[in-house]
Amino acid sequence: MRSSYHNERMERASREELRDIQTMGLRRIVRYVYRSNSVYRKLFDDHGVSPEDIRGLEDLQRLPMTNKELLRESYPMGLCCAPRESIVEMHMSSGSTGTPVIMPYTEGDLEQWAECMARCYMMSGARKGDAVQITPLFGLFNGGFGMYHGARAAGLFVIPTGPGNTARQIKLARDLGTRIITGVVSYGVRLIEVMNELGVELPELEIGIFGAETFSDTMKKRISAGLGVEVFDIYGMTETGGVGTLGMDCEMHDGIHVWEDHYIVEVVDPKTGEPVEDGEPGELVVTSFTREALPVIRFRTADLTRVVSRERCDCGRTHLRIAPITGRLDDMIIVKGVNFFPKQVEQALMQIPGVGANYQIIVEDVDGVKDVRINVEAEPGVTGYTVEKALKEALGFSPKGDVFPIGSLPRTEGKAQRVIHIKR
Ligand code: DLL
Repeated sequence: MRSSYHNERMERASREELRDIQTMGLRRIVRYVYRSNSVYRKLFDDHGVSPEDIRGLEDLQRLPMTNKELLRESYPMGLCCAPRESIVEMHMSSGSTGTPVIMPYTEGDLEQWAECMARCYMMSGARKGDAVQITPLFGLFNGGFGMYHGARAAGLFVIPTGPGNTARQIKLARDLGTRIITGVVSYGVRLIEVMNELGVELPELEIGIFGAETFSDTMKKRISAGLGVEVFDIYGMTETGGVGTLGMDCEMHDGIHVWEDHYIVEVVDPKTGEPVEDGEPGELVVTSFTREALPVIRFRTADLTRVVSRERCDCGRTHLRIAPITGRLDDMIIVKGVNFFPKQVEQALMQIPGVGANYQIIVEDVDGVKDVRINVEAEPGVTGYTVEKALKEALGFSPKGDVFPIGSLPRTEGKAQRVIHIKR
């Protein structure tokens, strides 16, 4: 699909220019957070580093790392660096445990978000005036609003459905000629299900922008075939300012372009925090240097990825590419001495003919001994044995596989809960 640019000059800036922008941005942001927020100031002081020590990117590693814990402890607005009167919006991630994280936005932050997200739309092949159906939730979750702000900046025709009422959603897409659909991955699956039940197709739909959840290649293929779209993998998180802020894959589908004129990313060894070589897997660490209300400094995302390339991409963009997210560090499952991520289970399941796209990974902990069961929906004829065999090949051990009729596992409107921990 032919894509275009939202900000061609910046998206194709030379590596030298990006480096200069990052250098200036880093120097500025460390001074700014130190001056305007006491939590940041204490963090720097305790770490024995002052903003004046940071002269260039080579000094990045002298800065302390931050994490979700720090953001949680600072609930609700303890890390906010901008005056209260300048805050115009907020979003929040609840996560699975405890206190949520609040991300406040200034007017400037909304523009920054819209810019990043608009680049993603244009990169996917959007054209001005295209109808875009935004199915993530509009609310505290950043998905709906972020895709909205970006679509406005890209000059698209917004159909702000949010999730749910899927039959009406499909009717609207037919009646209004929706060309771009956006959503969390599991909602893409839900749309396909209901389209099949209704026996309808959406011939004008061409682009599917999905993310927010584990997204295996086999799931991408299924969504692409089921909706008849080119699928794009969009990335972002509450802490960096929401969906699209960290980028998306382009038409080459060879990694996610991270918007480096706004973010500095490092990939580090999760155990030591030391940077790993390009190509090596590790935890993504992000510094957001253009945000005003709550810029993050060396934020440990807990997301695992690797640098794919820093070379100019065949699409023309120069911004570095990272691999699709393997999983979150806290999602890694260790059973019987074998480590694996939900994505590996998904990848294996989706290869089995007749297996549906809904599954659950049940991790049972009986007196400290863990065992795993996989619940999966499938057409009649697929047996637990088939599932167990496929998982054995993929994971090196064989969790028990339970097969359910299509449509019988629970559905959610937001992110699907794929992993369920049970303690006995
Ligand atoms: O999920 C932002 C988003 C909304 C992205 C809609 C894409 C589409 P949070 O709720 O803060 O924000 O969750 C962020 O979700 O750290 C990853 O672990 C995961 N995640 C986000 N995008 C992807 C993706 C939104 N493309 C957390 N692939 C992140 C895999 C993803 N995981």
